[in-house]
Amino acid sequence: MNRQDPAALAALFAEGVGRSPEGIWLAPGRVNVIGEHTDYSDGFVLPMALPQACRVAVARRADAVVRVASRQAGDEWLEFPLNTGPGDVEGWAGYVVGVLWALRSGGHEPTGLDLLLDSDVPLGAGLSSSAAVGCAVALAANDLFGLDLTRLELAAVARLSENEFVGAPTGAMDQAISLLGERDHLLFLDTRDMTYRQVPCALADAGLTLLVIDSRTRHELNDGGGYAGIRRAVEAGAAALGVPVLRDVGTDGLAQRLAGLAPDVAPKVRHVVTENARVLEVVDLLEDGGDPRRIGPVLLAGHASLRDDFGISTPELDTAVEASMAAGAVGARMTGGGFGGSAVALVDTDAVPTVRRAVQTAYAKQGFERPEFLTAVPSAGAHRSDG
Ligand code: GAF
Repeated sequence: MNRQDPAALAALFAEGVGRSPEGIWLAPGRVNVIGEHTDYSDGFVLPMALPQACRVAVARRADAVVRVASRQAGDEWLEFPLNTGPGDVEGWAGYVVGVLWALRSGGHEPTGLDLLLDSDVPLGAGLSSSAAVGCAVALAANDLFGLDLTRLELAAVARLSENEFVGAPTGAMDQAISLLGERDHLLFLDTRDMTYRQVPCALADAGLTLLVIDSRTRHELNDGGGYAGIRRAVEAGAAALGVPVLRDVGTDGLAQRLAGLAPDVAPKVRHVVTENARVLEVVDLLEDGGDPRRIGPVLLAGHASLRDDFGISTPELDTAVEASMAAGAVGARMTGGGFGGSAVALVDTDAVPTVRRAVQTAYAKQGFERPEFLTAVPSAGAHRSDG
C-alpha cells in the first residue's frame, strides 16, 4: 500500500471496521539537531519534524470500547475498554489507549474509537515513532470530540500518556515538535516555559544536507533502564547542587561547582549545562545569516559530550559519526535518547553519496548491521491529512 495515500488507508479501515473512517490524521517523527537530554531539566532543544509520519484513520464508536490495529503490527484488531488504566496495556497499543486515558484524566469525556495506524517513521530508531503515534491520536481526538485544545495542550496530553500510561519518563521535546513543527523550520523550544521560536532552516540553501544514519541498534524509552537511569542521575546532580533543575546552572564557574560533586554525577551535570549552551550557540549561528557550516563543530562537541560525559553513545553511533567526519561531513552527532538509534551528519549535499558509502564500509568492517539513511527535510507538524 502507498503510505502517502489516505484513500488506501481509509479503504483498509473500512475493510476491518465495516464503515469509513471519519478522517485521517498525521503526526511526524522528528530528528533533534542539538539539545539532547535537556528537556527534563527545563532546558533548550532544537528539533525538526520529519516527512516520515504516523497516520491514523479514526471513527468514533457509540460505546466505551477502543479497537485498534496497526499496519506495522500485522493488521490484527485489538480491543480494550475505554476505562483502561496505566499498566493495563502492553506494547504499541498503549501509545494509543494511553492518550484517551490522559484525556479522561484531564476531565474530558471521549467515547470509544476505532483506529487504524500506519507509520513510516523507523521504529526504535530514535526518531520519535512513539510520540508520532500519541500526537496523531491526540489531534484526531481533539477534532472528533471538539475539545479545542491548543497544540501545546495536546503535546502535554501525549506526553502524559507516554510518561504515566506507557511508563517512559520522557521530557517535552518529542510531542512538542510533532505538533508544532513547520516546513523549512527548526523549533527552538525552551522547555522551562514552553515558549518557542521557529528558526528558518538555512541548511539546504547553503548546499547542505542533514543526513540521518539509522544505526539499526534499537533503543527503548520505557525499559526502566538506560533512559530512566540517566534521568535519575541528572536529577541527583541538580539535588547535589541545590537547584530544582539543571537549567538553573550556567556555564560560568561550572568547573568549580563540578569539583564538589561525586565522580559519577559531575559529568552528567556538565553535559546538560554545556548542551544548553550549545543549543543557544547553534541558534545564534543559524539566525545570524552566516555560513551554517559553522554549526558543525558544535554538533561534534555535542556528540563528544554524550559519548564521554553522558555515556549513552554506542560503538555503532560512534562509528557513524567518525566515518562521516572522515569522509568530509562538517559535523555529526548521535541524536535522540541514546543507547542505540540514529546519528545525524551535516554534509555538503554533493558529498552525501561519499559519506553514505564511508559509513556503510565502516559498518561492514566492524560487522555491524547495514545502516539505513534518510534525509532530514524539515516538515509540517501534525495535521489532518485527508483533505
Ligand atoms: C527521548 C525523549 F523522549 C525526549 O524527551 C528527550 O529526552 C530525548 O530522548 C533526548 O534528548 O527522545
